[in-house]
Amino acid sequence: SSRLLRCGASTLPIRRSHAYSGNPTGLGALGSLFRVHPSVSQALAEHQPVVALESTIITHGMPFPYNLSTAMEVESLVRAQGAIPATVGVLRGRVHVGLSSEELEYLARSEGSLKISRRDLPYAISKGLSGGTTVSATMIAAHSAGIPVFVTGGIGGVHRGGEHSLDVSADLTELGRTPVAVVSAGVKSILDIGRTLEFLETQGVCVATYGLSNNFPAFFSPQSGFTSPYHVRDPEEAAKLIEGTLSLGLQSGLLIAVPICEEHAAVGQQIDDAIQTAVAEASFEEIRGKDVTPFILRRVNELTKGKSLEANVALIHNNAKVGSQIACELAKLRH
Ligand code: PSU
Ligand code: MN
Repeated sequence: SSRLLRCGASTLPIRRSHAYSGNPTGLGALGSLFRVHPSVSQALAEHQPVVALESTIITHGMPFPYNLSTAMEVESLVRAQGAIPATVGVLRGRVHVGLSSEELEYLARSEGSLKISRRDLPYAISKGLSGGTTVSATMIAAHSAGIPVFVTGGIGGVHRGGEHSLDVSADLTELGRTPVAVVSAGVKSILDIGRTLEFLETQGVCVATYGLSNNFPAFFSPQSGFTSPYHVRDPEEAAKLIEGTLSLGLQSGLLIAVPICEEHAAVGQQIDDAIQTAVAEASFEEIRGKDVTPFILRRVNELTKGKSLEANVALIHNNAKVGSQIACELAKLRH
């Protein structure tokens, strides 16, 4: 079946597999609020591989100018693998799927921009605001545009102490309700990794580690010590797993966890110490809600004097490469 998505003055037919019928995101009435970049709509119309990318990492995850250079590098790495990048962000109340370089730079430089998850989308749109989309909001946009593969650095999860605070990222419930495959380096150890995996199981999210290990990666470190339910050896196996989820019409997403390369695995103890300090500071300063993750990321970057940022950039590059290869294999399967 195909669905019509309004893009500026033109109305674009977006091909969807049967798994995309219906409107699980509930944003159908806001269809005209989506802006799909011509390079993305053309690639989708031609069944070329497309990779969605988030933008909270740009607005709240890294300091300027590293955020901008990383975002541009990631887009070119996606292109080098033969896929089309579609960075998602909200600009003046419109959800953009694919950004021009001017739009990317605008988001990277803007200081007061919003951090937009599913919860924040309606407000941002109704007020005509701009901001970076988190994993949850990016999944919504990717799914609405018909993009099944999305690459990021790390996803949100159950925060440490989440059994009391109930601070559980909306990324996890989104993975339970939106059929998009998220390629990430696992979950940062600023979070409670064990409870995050439990919550993903409850949400029905298929979690697979990329490569030969059955160990779920912990972002800066290739192994968290927690067992990953499954592993996929290569892009083709990953693509088959994604296609299976979409063909079954499950409406839930997948998490493909790509371990950081050993050579870039950040000096473990130093990062761990920084995380302990940052988590304690967040609690002492009574940082709450959506501010917690950006606060901790910024403090860990500061405390490690940029070492964590360096590792962060390296693993995002790797994720972009692997995720694009998966998107290419998925496009082949669908031909
Ligand atoms: N984890 C990171 N870097 C990030 C984020 C998480 O290592 O930039 C961002 C992502 O956009 C993710 C969001 O979707 O933070 C989760 O925020 P919260 O914990 O408030 O749900
Ligand atoms: Mn939270």
